[in-house]
Amino acid sequence: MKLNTLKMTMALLLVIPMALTSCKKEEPEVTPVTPAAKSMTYDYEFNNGQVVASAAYDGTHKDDMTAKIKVEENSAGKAKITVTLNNTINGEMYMIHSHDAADPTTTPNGTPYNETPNSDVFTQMVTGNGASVSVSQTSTMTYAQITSSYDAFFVVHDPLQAISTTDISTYLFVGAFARTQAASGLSRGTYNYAFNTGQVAAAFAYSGTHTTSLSGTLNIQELGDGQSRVTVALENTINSQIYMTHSHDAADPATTPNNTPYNETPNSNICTLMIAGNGDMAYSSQISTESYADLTTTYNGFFVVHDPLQAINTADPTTYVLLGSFAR
Ligand SMILES: [Cu+2]
Repeated sequence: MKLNTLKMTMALLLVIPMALTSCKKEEPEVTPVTPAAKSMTYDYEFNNGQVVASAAYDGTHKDDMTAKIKVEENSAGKAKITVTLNNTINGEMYMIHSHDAADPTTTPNGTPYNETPNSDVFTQMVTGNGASVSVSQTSTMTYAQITSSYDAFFVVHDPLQAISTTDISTYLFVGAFARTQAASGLSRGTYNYAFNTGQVAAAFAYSGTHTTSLSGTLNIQELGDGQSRVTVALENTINSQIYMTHSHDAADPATTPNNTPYNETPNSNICTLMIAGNGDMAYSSQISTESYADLTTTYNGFFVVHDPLQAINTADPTTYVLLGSFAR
């Protein structure tokens, strides 16, 4: 009895590892034995002056882009870097660079970085597709170097203007390379405008031949220096027509030349844009010295898009294809 028990125990001890081995063998050979590769992602907001308050992006690119850097450790321990850009413009080529940090007293133009990007880390370009695009490079540095000791700026240059390596207001994105970005706390307001069917006043309803499918979106983006970026996007525009898009300050009709409840001269510090229709969504933007709080709470004006199909008439709101309170 005692001997049998011992034999059984020994048999079990032999069988258990065999069972484990055979069990392992039955598994499909897709699971690598190596430990999970290291990986980190870093999110970037559009350049609204978070890093250099005086150099928020000032150009014609739409400001609803976001970017992401993913750093992965490859089997050789090097950092594979993938940059993803969201809300790109179809057909435009985006230059994406790592610019090594440098002492501004030693650089030719006083920049706090080398103007020549570091091609050993990330110097790539990618063509936009109207949505999200990605591009990768395996750097010569290790994962640990890129994510902890490498000191550089992540820069995405604007494809819509000549490349400048000194003017940070031409950068769509700028931030510490492969580092978690501090929350900016910058505000953004979005206001939608349907076609003018008399929402402001029945007597102001549009009268003309423009298709009523036109609509607009006004975005107010707070910038790091206290100013604002004012962007207007129009949907269902007519190709090759120019849409005069204005903020008209509210006024007492008893005091205006043609008794309009607004100043007929638009407020050029807030919104005087000419948007070129393209048969689809068209947009433009400008920087206003007014603060986000002023524009979205205290400023009292009208958002007006004039009909491109008839002579502009600032006294006749029935020629306005879009009309509403500005940023409300
Ligand atoms: Cu106007």
